[in-house]
Amino acid sequence: MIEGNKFIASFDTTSAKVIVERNQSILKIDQLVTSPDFEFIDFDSDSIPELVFYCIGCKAEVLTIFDYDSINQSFKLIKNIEDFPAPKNIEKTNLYYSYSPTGCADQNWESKLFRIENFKTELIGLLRVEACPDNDKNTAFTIDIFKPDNSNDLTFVEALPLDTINTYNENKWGFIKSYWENQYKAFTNNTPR
Ligand SMILES: [Ca+2]
Repeated sequence: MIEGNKFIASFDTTSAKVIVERNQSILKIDQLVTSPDFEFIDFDSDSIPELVFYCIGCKAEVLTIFDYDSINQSFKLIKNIEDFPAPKNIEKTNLYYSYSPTGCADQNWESKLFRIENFKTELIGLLRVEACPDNDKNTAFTIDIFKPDNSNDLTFVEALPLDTINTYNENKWGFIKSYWENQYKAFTNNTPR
């Protein structure tokens, strides 16, 4: 139930489409993803459920999110959410972080800190690692951290030795979570709601 309306989402196996109903009438939702793994869940803990689709067969990974649209009493796709793979919410904020491998058997990767507001995404920080072993060089790899400036160019914030991740449980996963949870305030001025 949201604002007195009952929403049901179901997967229609005949058409291989997800159908969302409000009080038993079918809603037309633009760009509705057709992954059979989905649920209504309060992904960002604001007490309003989102319609969240998961990667097929990898339930831990969020594929895309539809936010509740109170004007149309429907759900609306968050613009460019696909640019932020596997998003995770930072508790009690409208901030999220992504993870994506960028090559070299997952040794190159990046994680983006971003905000979701009015069905739009906004990049506010970036961790980037390019740690592809190069036998010709004895390179000390780093985690490079950037922040978009007013014209959306990335400006360098700091670099940490890549070894830093070894001090965390779950390695880079623990580091990414901890870095964004502890540092997000340095990337945004108007922080949590
Ligand atoms: Ca919510």
